[in-house]
Amino acid sequence: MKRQWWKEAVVYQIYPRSFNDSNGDGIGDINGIIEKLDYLKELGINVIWISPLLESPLDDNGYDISDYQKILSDYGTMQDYERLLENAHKRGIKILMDLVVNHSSDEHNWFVESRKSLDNPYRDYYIWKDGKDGKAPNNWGAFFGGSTWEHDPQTDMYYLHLFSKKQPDLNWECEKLRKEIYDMMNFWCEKGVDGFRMDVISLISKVQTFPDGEVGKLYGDGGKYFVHGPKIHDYLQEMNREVLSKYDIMTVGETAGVTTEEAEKYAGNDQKELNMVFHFEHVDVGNGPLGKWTTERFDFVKFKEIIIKWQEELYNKAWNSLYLGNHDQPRSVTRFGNDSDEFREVSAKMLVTFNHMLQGTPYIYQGEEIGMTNVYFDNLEDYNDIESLRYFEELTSEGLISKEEMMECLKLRGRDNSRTPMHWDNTQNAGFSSGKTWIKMASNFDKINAQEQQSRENSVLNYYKKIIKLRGKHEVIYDGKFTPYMKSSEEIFAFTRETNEETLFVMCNFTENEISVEIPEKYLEFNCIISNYDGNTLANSYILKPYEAFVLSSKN
Ligand code: TEU
Ligand code: CA
Repeated sequence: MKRQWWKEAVVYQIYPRSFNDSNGDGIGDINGIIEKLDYLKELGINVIWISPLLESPLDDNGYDISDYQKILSDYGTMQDYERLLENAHKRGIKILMDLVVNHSSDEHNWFVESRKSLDNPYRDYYIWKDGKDGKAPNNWGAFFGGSTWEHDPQTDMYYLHLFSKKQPDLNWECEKLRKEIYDMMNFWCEKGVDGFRMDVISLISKVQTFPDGEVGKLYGDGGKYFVHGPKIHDYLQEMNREVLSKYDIMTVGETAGVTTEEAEKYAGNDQKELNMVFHFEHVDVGNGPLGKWTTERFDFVKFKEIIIKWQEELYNKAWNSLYLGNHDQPRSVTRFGNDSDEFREVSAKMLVTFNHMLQGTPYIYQGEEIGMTNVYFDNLEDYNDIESLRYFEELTSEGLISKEEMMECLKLRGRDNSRTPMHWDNTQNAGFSSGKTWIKMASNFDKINAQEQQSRENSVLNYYKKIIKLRGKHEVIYDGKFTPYMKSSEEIFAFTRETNEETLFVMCNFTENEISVEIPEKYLEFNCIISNYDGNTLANSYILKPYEAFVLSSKN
């Protein structure tokens, strides 16, 4: 397999609003990130992906950009950003920028112009359609509730927005628009960014006849007509020729709806498009008739099938990202582990052992490395996220779910669970800010914080440092062939990774029960390179402890 730095990297995702506030206005900022570079260096990561820092009215916390070449003043200035690049590079850390080009903000100058008249030079930058019998052009429902179409009185036409109405979709059919985007990307590459995480890049090409979708609960599902639309791969290959191929950068596509076959086109070994994909299948397990709005726990058996499928089907063909949480997902220890006092730490360690021993590039979401949990807000007023607020309103007013039940769904799946500020220490606002924070803090920072974990040897944080270091010592972690072990177990996720030089045997108990397992004789001679319990003596018939995880290696 061809060696590529981004295949060997460990990525840390920063949600800038909630990472570290340097000036006491209650909002995280670029200087705050610079202050924590040494913390990140010590953790051992070598790439940082930062969620959008650009000018934005913040309808969707920055995923609605109104100027692609200006830093939002909440976060600092272009000089601050340049200092961030310089300081990160000095420490051998690369910076990925979040590229949000399926849509812009409605406050972007392109849209302000576009909506003015039919013959405005920017008209074609967005997707405008006539209504049908005084109603929207088709029945598609938007990701944040409501229709995907908004009527604009100025020209009496509708514009498409797959997300909120303040996030109009850009029209990738328009060559001039594509050229503007490539110019903007080149601008950032010249400035020294080391790559892009591409927001919902799988949605940029739409079937131009805009047919109705199959009706679900309220709206039609247009997915068939805009997920991996007809020209998606033409556009990405063009982008690759015009920008990506000119620099030694890393690219990861957030490819909602991607299948393993489709992943090969996006991120295949031929490298005509992107380096790797982010798929959603494993984080969507357990979704119900109202999508993610359910109180069901995740279904381990399905989760396991999905992970195995991705490991097997991408092997030697395409490259994958490994993640269990991010700014759109609940906290991983709450969703896939166990966030009780008894099992929080041990299950967080099990999850990272599992995730980082798979093939792919692992992503750590801020706070995951100390085992931060869901925030469990009791009041709707504490929520800030547009998705949670819109769906609460829409689903409860349509009588699809009661308010009480919806509050429970938000506690488990709402995006704000992972957006509350990082816990640095146990002082005011967990050391995140000296001012009133933009969103309410989680209350458990006295017991879960980075400072306490730094000095405690068996903390989650120190375990993360250990597991990240293993990557440097065992090449098999990134190129070994994956084979499941105890494939039908409904409690254990075990597998081997193998090259000619080395074999790893990984075992993870996803439950709080003790479970007896058989460890094949040949692995008993291996070295235990990491484990979340001390002083284990492995044996042929072995009882795994709650959430136990270990990795055995054939190498000394
Ligand atoms: O998310 C894309 C996406 O598919 C989300 O709508 C996802 O389905 C949802 O968050 C799950 O609850 C990206 C960004 O990561 C997200 O923060 C943005 O809101 C969205 O695109 C629009 O830019
Ligand atoms: Ca600030």
